[in-house]
Amino acid sequence: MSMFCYQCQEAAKGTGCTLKGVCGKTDDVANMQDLLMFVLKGISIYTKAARENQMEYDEKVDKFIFDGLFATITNANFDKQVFIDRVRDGLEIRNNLRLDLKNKGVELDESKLHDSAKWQAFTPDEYERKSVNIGVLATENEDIRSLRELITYGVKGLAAYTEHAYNLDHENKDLYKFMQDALVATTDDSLTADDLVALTLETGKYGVEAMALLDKANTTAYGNPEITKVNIGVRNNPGILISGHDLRDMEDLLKQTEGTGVDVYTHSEMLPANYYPAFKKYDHFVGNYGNSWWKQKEEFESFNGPILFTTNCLVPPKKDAKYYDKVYTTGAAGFNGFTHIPDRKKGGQKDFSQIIEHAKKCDAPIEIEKGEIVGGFAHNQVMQLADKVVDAVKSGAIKKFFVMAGCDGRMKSRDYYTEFADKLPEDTVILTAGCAKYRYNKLELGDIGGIPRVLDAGQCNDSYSLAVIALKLKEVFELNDINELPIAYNIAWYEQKAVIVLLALLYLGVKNIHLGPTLPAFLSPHVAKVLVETFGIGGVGNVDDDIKMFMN
Ligand code: FSO
Ligand code: SF4
Repeated sequence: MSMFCYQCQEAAKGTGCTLKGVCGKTDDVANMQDLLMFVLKGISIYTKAARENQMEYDEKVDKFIFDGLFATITNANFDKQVFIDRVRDGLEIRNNLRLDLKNKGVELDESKLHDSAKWQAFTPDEYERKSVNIGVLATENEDIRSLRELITYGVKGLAAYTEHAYNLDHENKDLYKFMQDALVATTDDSLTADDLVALTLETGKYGVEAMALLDKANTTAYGNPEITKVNIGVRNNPGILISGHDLRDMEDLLKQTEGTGVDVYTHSEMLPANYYPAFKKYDHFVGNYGNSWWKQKEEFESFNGPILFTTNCLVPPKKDAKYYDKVYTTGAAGFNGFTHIPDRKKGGQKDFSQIIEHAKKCDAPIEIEKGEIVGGFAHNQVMQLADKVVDAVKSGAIKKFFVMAGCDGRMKSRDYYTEFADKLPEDTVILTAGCAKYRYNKLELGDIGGIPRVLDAGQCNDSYSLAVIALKLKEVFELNDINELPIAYNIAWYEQKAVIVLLALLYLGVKNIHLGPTLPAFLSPHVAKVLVETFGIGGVGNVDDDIKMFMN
């Protein structure tokens, strides 16, 4: 075993990647990511102490922590040097905080300090030696490890959403405090399994707050998503394909490409950018090209133009991939061999001139599909249709809603979701968000009295919209419990943002969520039992039996 990672749904053999990640992460990168997590915990021990002593510290420290967490999410960043640099910078930040505290008379008891608050090293070789001993398996008790990791992955998801909101000048300092306190809690051997279960739920509470903050950030800046027909064909101009979740990057790119003769297309999780009024006004914003993240190897080839990754999910390309020199990363995303576009200065824009010049030299995309798909059913838009929806439920035209939000992935077993959507009775409506939608958003599922049978709210973070819609329906139907609504939850997960979405739903009191295509490898049998008994969490089986079970 040269690494250990089990943070995503594609963990090898359903237990964990031990030699190389199924995602393509090499063991040295995996270990360096573990070391960065360790260093972030060390920093958090001091920020927590600073807060407890009413001491201020540089706000850049908060950003360093959430940005570092985000970079360790599945498929976000494969560049080892990025992690080495962050470990080095992190140690410096931690040591400075420690010195500041000391200068102000606050000295923490060395004998009680976690290793992450004390460990010192100066060279990448020393980092490498340490990195193999401080990972997930350093926690011996299987249940404590499981809960620590469940919280950690939730916090990583939180960090991602927090960063997108931050990029749009929306902050909630309670989120920073929570993320850091939670990281510290994962180093605290005095916490029992019960304490950690409570912290898991609290993580969900902050998940709701982070998604609400991001929703506010996105809608304040770009308006409320509205029903939109998105073109999936192509035009004859060269284009740039933008992927990931960061809408601020989308804005900068659209502004800078205007009038250049270069078109812009979205890929995978950037599709919902098409639903925002502020983006729809650009004539050179053509539509969406291709499908979800794991199809990128083929779709990037045929796109012909350069590709911009604003976040995960990045798949390492083959060395001889035609698009190898056409991929650009920015923000938390990174890959050794791709060009990284640096962050914007406060109040400014990112400089996308290099990718735009690159695009001008490329051929127009090859058409792989034609037609349109419909989306834009975030909470504001659905509320405008509320009367229609409520009438359809009351008249029995809609029997049940199925929340099928979450992620897509490359495993064959995900065909389940296409078949499930296809076989659902015609008096049901799918509520979706995240890249999971690509498993069924191009099926002809029709509509119910003008309400499409697949309502796409947006990105995975827009699962918040689905929760808002459910809470609103609960109010309209005057129910006491969200679980009395005719809504079933059959959610697909892949990475850690889906973990925070799940924890957020649990915090909101949603019960009987089914999670697939497999349950997380990081749930120990005991922890899984607690989730089943307390929240009715279940897995998925075969489509016909599952539909029968859900409909009853
Ligand atoms: Fe998908 Fe990837 Fe949005 Fe994730 S593109 S899998 S949950 O990053 O964040 O839904
Ligand atoms: Fe394996 Fe997933 Fe970890 Fe990648 S992120 S190493 S696929 S468990």
